[in-house]
Amino acid sequence: LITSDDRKIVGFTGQIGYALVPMVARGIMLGPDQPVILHMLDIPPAAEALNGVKMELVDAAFPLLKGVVATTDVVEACTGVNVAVMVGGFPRKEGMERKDVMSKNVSIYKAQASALEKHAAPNCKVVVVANPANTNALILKEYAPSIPEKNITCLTRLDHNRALGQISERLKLQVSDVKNVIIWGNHSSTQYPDVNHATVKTSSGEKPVRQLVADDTWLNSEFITTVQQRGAAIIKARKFSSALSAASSACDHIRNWVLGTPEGTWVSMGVYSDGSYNVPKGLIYSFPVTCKNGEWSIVQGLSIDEFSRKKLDLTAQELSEEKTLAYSCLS
Ligand code: NAX
Repeated sequence: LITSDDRKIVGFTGQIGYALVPMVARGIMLGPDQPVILHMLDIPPAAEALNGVKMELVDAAFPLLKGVVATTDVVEACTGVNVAVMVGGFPRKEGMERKDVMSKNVSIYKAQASALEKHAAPNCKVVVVANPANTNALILKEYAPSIPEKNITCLTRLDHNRALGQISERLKLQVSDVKNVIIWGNHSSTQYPDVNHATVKTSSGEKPVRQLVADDTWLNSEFITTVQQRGAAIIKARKFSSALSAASSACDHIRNWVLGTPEGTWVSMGVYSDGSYNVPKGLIYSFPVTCKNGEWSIVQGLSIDEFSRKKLDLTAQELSEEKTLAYSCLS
């Protein structure tokens, strides 16, 4: 899939954008042999800061970086991009209702949808990071009907990586030895981090996480809430929301999508539901996926117990409500 052409990435500045651009320019997103051109978009009040980021990118002399476009013009930003990382959004401010935040953000994504549809490269891959990530991605899909629905996704890889991190901390093992956790549903506190199929590499082969942790009470309560609430815990500690882990996870999301997932390993991605696992169609919902030849597929046939079923349905219910709210904001 990777060609000798330079790949173009569109993103925004801001906390995550600032952490993301050096990772992309270092080859962490698309591999160490893939040259990139970065397109960075922000709003006019941020134009000077954006230019400062461009200056820093020049100063860092990244060998893979073949060009930087820093712009406040959405058409210029979207023109010819192969990968779009959508990190721009309107933050929740004091006194704002959930509906107000939703209204601001879905309007942004409606506008970005038409620019991407008209000007991005054919087969552009899109990952929406900005919140509400699943619903912003859904709006983008609805308002960019000519972009194949398989090309529009949202980021739940950070939640997936957080779940891997919690298991490795608990077992005092390398995080790279843990695999196949699943994040189901919304990138919100109703998401369901599921370890029922997760395994750990040990000296005597792969073992189920449930067997090694041997504490179902922890796995069914504290583990789940820790992953669900991790974003809030980071804000409390850092006074800012997650940025380096979000940027790194966005690189993981695109890298696996483009270059594939290792044999026997799946990852979590927010994708357009086809009704798998009885999740309603027409939602952008996080599923376990494998990727090959630049395409993701939902892992099929995993057993879902009663505890999990309730959690899958609860987060689907929240996404249906968000969808209704988003449409009411746009009408
Ligand atoms: P920042 O507020 O630091 O950056 C947002 C950037 O978007 C700013 O530079 C702002 O000027 C720009 N922007 C605002 N409106 C725009 C528009 N119409 N067009 C272009 N740019 C626009 O937020 P940051 O901490 O970087 O977070 C970005 C988004 O990611 C937020 O919505 C945040 O909630 C979301 N997150 C999503 C995560 C995920 O896993 N999916 C995790 C981290 C993060 O919370």
